Amino acid sequence: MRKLNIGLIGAGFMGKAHAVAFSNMPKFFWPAPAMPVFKTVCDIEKNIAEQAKDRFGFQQWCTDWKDVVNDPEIDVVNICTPNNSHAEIAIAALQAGKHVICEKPISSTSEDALAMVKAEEEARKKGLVSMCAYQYRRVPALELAKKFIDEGAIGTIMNVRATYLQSWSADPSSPLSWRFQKSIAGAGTVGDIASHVIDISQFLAGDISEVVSTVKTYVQERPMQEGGVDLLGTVKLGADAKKAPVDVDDEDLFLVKFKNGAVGSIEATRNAWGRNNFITVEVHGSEGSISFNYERLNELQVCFAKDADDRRGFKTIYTGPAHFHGEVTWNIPGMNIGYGELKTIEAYEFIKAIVEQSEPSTSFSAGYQVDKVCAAVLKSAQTNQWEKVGSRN
Ligand code: SOE
Repeated sequence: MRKLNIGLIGAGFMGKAHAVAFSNMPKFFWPAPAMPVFKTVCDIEKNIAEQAKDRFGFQQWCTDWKDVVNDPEIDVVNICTPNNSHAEIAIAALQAGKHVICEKPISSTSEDALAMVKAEEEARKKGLVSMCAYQYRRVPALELAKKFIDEGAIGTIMNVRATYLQSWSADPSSPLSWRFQKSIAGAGTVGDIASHVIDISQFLAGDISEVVSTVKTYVQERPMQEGGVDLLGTVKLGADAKKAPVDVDDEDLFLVKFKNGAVGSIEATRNAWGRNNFITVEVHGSEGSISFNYERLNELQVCFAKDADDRRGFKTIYTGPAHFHGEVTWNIPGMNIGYGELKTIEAYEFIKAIVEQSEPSTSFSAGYQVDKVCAAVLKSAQTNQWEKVGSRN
């Protein structure tokens, strides 16, 4: 079986998610398209890199990402670092002949995102694969939703309503990690989480062409975090901690128009007490509706207009072996998959694309399309009017 040497850059929360996913991939998908070999783990914090080597089972560790990218033995570079480093690492890795998987959002600036797309186009000519890690569209229930839509089962799409609501930054004493700094993150909630539901909405209903938005920053300053990984609100800093301004959005609401004529609304916040990873998508079509809630990610609700008046309503389909990759996860609907299996499906799709020489659905180019919607959302919040989203090419 072919082997692919992996270099993981960034060993915090997302590094852990990718390490678990790549290690579990062959355990679910067997025979695996190729075997990942855990070659090098890199983190700028020495103790994190050193621990990650043993914890995740890598052969070696380092603190400089260039050591990963320039290592001739590495086949795949896996980028789990803050957003402002994505472009530099990804472009260098592609130019060094590596396949690249990069966490979302694609980058902290649209200029960098475009440079990544250009590097992707060049690299593709050499048989290299690059992918943006938008995993939620790969939830089997959402793949089923897409199947219903593509088959015409709910008719012409009229409306898509999506939310991504979290609470981890609602407490003003949650530290000012990199996610609240424009120079590192590029944007706040819009790039961090609205981007996921923009990706899902475009996956289901096609490209978004125009947006009008309102964007707020409710918590204007936070206590400063000194280094370390982003603990996503699980640590609070005392009142005596030095504070610094938040210069990104923490709540976004926007209306969208799709190229195909459908309309919709998207809401995202990280300050909604009681909402933790609340991703919802509802699609209304001329012949029916679909409804999904990530808190019940193994279920899809569907309602068909053609059903008799006295029995029309949402029915629940439990995803399992009959659905997207269900044959390799667990045997009975209701046994359920979670975040870990989702990242494992993503790892599989990436490795399969390398072996089959195909383009992953969430290529850098698809990630750039999401970035263009985010950019239009932020622009509209300034201009107070509808803003067009740049086209795909
Ligand atoms: C924080 O909001 C975060 O970790 C995001 O960065 C991820 O993309 C999301 O899946 C979970 O929440």
